[in-house]
Amino acid sequence: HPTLKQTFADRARTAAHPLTRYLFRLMDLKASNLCLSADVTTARELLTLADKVGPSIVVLKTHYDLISGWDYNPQTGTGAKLAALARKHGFLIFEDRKFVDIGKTVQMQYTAGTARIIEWAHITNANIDAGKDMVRALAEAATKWKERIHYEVKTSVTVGTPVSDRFDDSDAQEQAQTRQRDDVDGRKGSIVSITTVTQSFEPADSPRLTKSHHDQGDDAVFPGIEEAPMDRGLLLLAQMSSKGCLMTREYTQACVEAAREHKGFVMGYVSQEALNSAPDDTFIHMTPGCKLPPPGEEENGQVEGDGLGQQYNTPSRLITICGTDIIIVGRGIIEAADPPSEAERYRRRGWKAYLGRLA
Ligand code: 5IU
Repeated sequence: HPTLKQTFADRARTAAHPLTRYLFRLMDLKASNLCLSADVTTARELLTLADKVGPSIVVLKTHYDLISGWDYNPQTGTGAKLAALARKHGFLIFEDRKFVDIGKTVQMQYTAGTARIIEWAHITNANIDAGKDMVRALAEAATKWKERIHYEVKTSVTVGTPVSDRFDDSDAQEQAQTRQRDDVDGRKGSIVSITTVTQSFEPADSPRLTKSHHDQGDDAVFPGIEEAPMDRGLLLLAQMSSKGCLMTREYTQACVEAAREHKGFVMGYVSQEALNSAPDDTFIHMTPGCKLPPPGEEENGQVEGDGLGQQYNTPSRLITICGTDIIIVGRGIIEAADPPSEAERYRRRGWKAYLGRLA
């Protein structure tokens, strides 16, 4: 398929979903196709890890429900803090929530409850066993959210709110300025100021930015690219890495069909191989079950599993042979003696495999 031989910079121009285009640009800019699966057990560890590994990654994957001490405050809590780190280092947040239920229920799980995932996670994912209408339900929720954010009041209460205080659409700005409304929490106010986000992305061949921004404040913004668009994206759980996985070919094919029906919301797949097959498929593939052999040992495609069903492939096998785009790595990095330098090792290997695929 054409996307296998296309550069990420090219795909940043052609992908159907705005957030996918943005992600490909981040990948090109940071020379990274690495997602960290931040499966640590406390909010403090999560934030420290995200800050330290942020420069090497383009996506941070979370499971908010295995984190103790998750602070649910929408303005100052863990989600808002992650969003600030995402802006500072230039990565997207992917809550690996694996929604599976009837449409109405997943809408509520996505937008409401304590976690309010939609507020802080750019990306989430769904298993479509329950039928593909739930994809439409999630897409509707995301559209509504985006409309609300466009008109949301900017008052002192909202300082620090993830993404919602930024407007990038001049029509919406005008409407917002002439409009006063209650937001979903019943907060009242009027627009007091609007930050215009300027386009400052450099062409594909700009040198990789290696400068780290640890010394800057919490409201620092990753240079070289504007902030993420206010879109939300979904990945369909098309294939899993675990042994004995029951997802059939038919199920995977149903994911491909559902993705094509919702191009404006579905960014791509969590899968074990490339699934783009129609000429105009522009989806991205993210792949867990990835590990490198210890430094010094030769890489031969697979690494021993974890004894609990997880199976591991190496970055070069997943990217060069299976044709996926982003490697998702958890324990390979987290359990290393020095996670930031191990993340760099994975970033280099993942990038090399991508360059190898193009060659
Ligand atoms: N994860 C998988 N396999 C899958 C899917 C998700 O491992 O098919 I979908 C998640 C589980 C864990 C992370 O959060 O990805 C992998 O972590 P390790 O790299 O530590 O195995």
